[in-house]
Amino acid sequence: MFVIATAGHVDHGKSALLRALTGMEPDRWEEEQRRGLTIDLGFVWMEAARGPIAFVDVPGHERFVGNMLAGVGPVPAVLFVVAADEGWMPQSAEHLTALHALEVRHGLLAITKSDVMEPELAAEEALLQIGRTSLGDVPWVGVSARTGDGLPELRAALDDLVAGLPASDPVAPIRLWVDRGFTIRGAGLVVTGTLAAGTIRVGDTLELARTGERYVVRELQSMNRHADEAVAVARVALNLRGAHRGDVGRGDALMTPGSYRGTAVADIRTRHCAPDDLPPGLLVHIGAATVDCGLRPLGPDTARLTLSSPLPLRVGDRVVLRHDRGVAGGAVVLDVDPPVFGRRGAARRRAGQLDGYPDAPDGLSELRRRGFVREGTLRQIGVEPPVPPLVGDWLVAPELVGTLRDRLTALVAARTADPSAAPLRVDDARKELDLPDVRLVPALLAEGLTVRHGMILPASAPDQLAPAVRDALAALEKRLDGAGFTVLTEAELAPLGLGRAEIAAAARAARLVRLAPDVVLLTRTVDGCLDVLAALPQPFTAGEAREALGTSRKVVVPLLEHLANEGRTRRVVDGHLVTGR
Ligand SMILES: Nc1nc2c(ncn2[C@@H]2O[C@H](COP(=O)(O)OP(=O)(O)OP(=O)(O)O)[C@@H](O)[C@H]2O)c(=O)[nH]1
Ligand SMILES: [Mg+2]
Repeated sequence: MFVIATAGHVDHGKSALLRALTGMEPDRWEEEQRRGLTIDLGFVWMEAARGPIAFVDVPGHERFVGNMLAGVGPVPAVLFVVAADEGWMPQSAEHLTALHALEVRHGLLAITKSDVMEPELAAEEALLQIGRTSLGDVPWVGVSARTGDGLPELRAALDDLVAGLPASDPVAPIRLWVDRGFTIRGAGLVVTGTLAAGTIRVGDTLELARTGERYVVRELQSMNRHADEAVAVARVALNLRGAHRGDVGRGDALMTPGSYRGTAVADIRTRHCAPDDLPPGLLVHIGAATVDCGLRPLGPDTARLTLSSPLPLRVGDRVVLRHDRGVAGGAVVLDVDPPVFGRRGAARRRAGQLDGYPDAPDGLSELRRRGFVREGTLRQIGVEPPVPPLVGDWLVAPELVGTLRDRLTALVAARTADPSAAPLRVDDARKELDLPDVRLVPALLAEGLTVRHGMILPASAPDQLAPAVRDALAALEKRLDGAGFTVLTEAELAPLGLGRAEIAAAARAARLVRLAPDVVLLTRTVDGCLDVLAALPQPFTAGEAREALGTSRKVVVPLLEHLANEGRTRRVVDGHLVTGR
C-alpha cells in the first residue's frame, strides 16, 4: 500500500480530483459538502497497478493550515494540485514551504480544471516553484475532474510515482501519529493514522506517549477492511481495548513501549528560515501533532525549542515551524537531550557545538559526544548503535576505550610498584575513571590483568607471601576456625607480624579483605558470611544483614558494598539486596 497526500490552494480541485480518481468522498463532514470546502482531513483510496494507493486529502484554506500539516506530516509523497485558471496562489506557496521543510522528495503536479483553461501556463509557474524545493523536478499532468480528461494519464503518473518511493523499514519501532479518534458504539475508541514505518498486528500493545498508558490493539483495519497486520507505509485504523472517547486523539503518538523518550527541549537546525527572524513563540508541527513552543536562537541557523508539552521526538526529525502569519520554515532536530545552560556563555558554546552536528542521525558522533551511552538510550532517540556493547548494554566511544584502558593500566601499575599499597579495588577504579557502571572495569582491563576478589591484579601475580606472613595467616585462620563472623583490625594484626605491607600482600593473595583500617576480614569469613546472607528472606536490607551477622553498621556497610562490587550480591529496589547474580 502507498500513501499520498494532496496539497494546494483552496478550491483548486483537490477533493474533486480524488472523487474522480477513487469514486470515494473525501469531504466527510456535512458542513464541508454544504460549503464545498474541505475543513479537515479526508481519507480515500483506490486500487492501482502496483497495489492500493490511499490519499490523505488536505484543506487548502489558509485557516486550516494546521489540519493540512497534520495530514502531510507522516506522508512520504504528495499530489500537488494547482488550478489551470488561477495558477500559483498564496497557499500553493505555503503548502510548498511546508513540504520543503518536511523534506518531502516525491511528488506529482496535477494542473486541474483543464476544461476551463489550457494548463501549460499554470504548469510552467508551478514547476518553477516546486523545482526549487526538496521535491525537485516533478512530472505534471493536465486534468479535468469535470470531463475526465487526463485521468488515465494521471493514473499512469501515480503508478510511476509510487514505483519510485523508497521502501519503509518493516521492523522499525512504531510511532503512529494519530490524525483522528472517534468512537463506535459497542467497540469503543478507534484511532487512525499514517503508519510511516514498522508493522502493527492485532494484539500488539502500544503506549500513548503523552500519558504512558498502554493499550492493546483489539481490531486493525486498513481501507475499511480487517487486517491481521499492517506493514508501513499504510493507512491504519486501530480499535484500542480499554480506551474511551477523548483518551487518544489527533496529535497523539502511539509507540512501541520503551522505544522512545518524551522531549520538551530540543536543539534544532533551522531550514529555510533564520532563528533571528522568528518570533520567540511559535507553533511546531511534527507528524500529526501541533504544540506551542518557545524559540531561543543560538547560532545563525541553530536554536533551542522548548515545547509546551513533551513529544516523542527523534534525532533527525523534520518539523514545521509556523507563526501567526503562516508557515515560517522548518527545522531538523539535532539533539533531543541537550545540556541545560548553566554558566554565562553556555549558549554561545552550545552554538559552536551544534555547528558540528550532522543533519542525519550519526551513531558514531552521537556516541563520541557522550562517551558512554546505553544501547537502548540511543535507540529511543532514533539513533542506530554504531558499535556493539562493551559490556551489558553499554556502548563506549572507540577512542575512549583505548584511553581508559591505558589509564587503568597506569593506575594498576602505580599500585603494584608500591609493595605497601593495597591492590586497586574495582570500585575505586570505577570512581577514578568516572565510569557509569562498575561492570565496565573488567571489560576495560588490558591483557595480563585480572579481577580477583574485587581487586585488580596482574594475572600472573604469584603467591609471593613471605614464609613468616604465610605462617601468621595460617595461625590466624586456625584460631578463627569455627569462630563465626569475626572482624579484625590493623591494630590487632600488627603484633602478629601482619603490618600494612603484609596485609596488602595477603589481600593480593586473596587471604585477607581489607575494607578499612579496622575492618579486616579473612577471605573465608567473607565467603562464609555469604551463606548467612543467602539464608535470609530475599531481598534483605542492610539492617537485616547486620543483625544476621551480629555486627555493626560500620562493618556491614563497606562489606555489602564490597560484595555488590564483586557481583556476589545485587542491589534491587529501595536499597534492598539479594545474593547471587
Ligand atoms: N470546471 C471544473 N471545475 C472543477 C474541477 N475540479 C474542481 N472543480 C470545482 O472547483 C470547486 C472546488 O473544488 P474542490 O475539489 O472542492 O477544491 P479543493 O481544492 O478540494 O478545495 P479545498 O479542499 O477547500 O482546499 C468545486 O466547485 C469543483 O466542482 C475541474 O476539473 N473542472
Ligand atoms: Mg478539498
